[in-house]
Amino acid sequence: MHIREIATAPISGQRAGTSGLRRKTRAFMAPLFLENYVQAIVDGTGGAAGKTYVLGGDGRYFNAAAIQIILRILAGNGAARVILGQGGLLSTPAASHLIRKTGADGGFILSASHNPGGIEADFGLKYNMANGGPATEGVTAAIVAASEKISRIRIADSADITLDALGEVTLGAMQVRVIDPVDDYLALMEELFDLDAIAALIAGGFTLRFDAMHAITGPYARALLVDRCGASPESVMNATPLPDFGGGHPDPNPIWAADLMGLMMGPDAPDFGAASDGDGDRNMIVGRGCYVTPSDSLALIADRAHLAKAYRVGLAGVARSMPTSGAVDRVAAAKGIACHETPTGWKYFGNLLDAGQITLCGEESAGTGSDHIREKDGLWAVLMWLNIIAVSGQSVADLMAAHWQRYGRNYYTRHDYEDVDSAVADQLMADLRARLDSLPGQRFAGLRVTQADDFAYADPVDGSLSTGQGLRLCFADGARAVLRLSGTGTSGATLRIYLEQLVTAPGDLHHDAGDVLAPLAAAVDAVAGITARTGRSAPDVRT
Ligand code: VG1
Ligand code: CO
Repeated sequence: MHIREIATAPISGQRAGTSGLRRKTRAFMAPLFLENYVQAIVDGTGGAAGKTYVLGGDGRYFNAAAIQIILRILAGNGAARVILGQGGLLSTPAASHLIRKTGADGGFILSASHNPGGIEADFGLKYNMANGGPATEGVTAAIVAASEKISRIRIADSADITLDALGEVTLGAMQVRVIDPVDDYLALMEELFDLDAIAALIAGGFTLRFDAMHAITGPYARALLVDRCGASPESVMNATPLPDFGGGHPDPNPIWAADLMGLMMGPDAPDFGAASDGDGDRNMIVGRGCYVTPSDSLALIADRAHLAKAYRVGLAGVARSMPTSGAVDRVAAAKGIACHETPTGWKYFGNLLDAGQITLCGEESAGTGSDHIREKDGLWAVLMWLNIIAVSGQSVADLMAAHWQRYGRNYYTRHDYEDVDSAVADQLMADLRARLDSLPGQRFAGLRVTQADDFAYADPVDGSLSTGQGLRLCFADGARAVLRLSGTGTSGATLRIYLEQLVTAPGDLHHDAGDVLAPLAAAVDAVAGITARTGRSAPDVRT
């Protein structure tokens, strides 16, 4: 087979954000954009010769075509083997597991995760390392450097392969093994959880609804919840992956999973509701009339994980991203285990997991996971909750009430201002950053600042330092606000404001989070001038 060298030049904007490279789909489809980026990944990671890769995506528009291009470039660069999900599909957690299981050198996951899909929407590419986790800052920097001096692409002159047939094909000297995207993941879940106990719970009349949001988790949820655990077929809604996710926004939160939320808050609510995102790594958990914030979900799982088979021995430690609430910290303190606070993004958990320092970790953005893989895992969280419910015999609402009674409640919400003018957002952050030292002692809308800083993280395993990871404002009486700019958007800036208030008084555990956090939101507006600078009177999304 002939291998061609195409002359090329650097294309700007090939720096990955919080989780891979995300751009408008049309930008990804522009001549040589994807080709350049894939070649830069190969060049920035020491070449592809003789290596094995895992490849798959969430099925969004351009998925299949992108897979053919990536295969040709990997063949052109001498890769030995590619393990490809049938139909070009793999959830992010399934890809992470396959990399680890097969001992692959890395993996390419085609997804813009919770961002909408379609020719007018978003596309993305994440490169994961041999540990199954997202590329670290160091690896990302090497890829950026390669993209900035790229001069040629090596590509095999070959026809498209069939993505739908299981089995092996060759592309020149490269072997491509097309596998079922679900099987290995299913086997892993079987090892971690007592699926028979979940099946018995369902057989006993427990009802549930899982919203796959027309994204990648449909086939996984059907196999696990319906075929393995005996839930009724209607239990999995929007189960067929579609290239545009049915026109929806595959982000499992109360705003974008509004249909499921409506059902769960209504008179016909099943016992348990859940949803996942575009690439299957996020989760939303909701009981009958009871939405569980992701921060609370992490804390509850940390408290009760020993009820599930693989976690019976207890936890080595836990970690949460900095903007995630301190609810899990209180569980860790009670259990006498370490709790690490890392920057936003799963890549920062990798070293702690690899070193065996933590067993569980999570983020306020609906990401929860454990040392079973190196990505967050939506269906894992769903099964963990079902396993805890099956063993404890308690409902979601009862579990949360008991949790708050014991540990207190960290009321929590996130306000997102989307598509803000980038210059305005940058200036807002820069001005606040410049004033941080002067804030302690000052009052804003009645609340007194006790501490203010710009979060930096020194990785305890390899010592690497990450700075500028979000502005933290602590107020008297256990209130905290964090401001940071999103690293996953594709137009303008998204300003995220994370609000938290710890309450321990037993009579104050069941208020509305929005009401409890309103004074804090007002204080943040007074400190940072959000309304005045952005011209927005309210956030676009509250989670
Ligand atoms: C967001 C979340 C972050 C998450 C990231 C990737 O990043 O805040 O917690 O790790 O998305 O999730 P940002 O920079 O936009 O705040 V996924 O499921 O979109 O890969
Ligand atoms: Co995702």
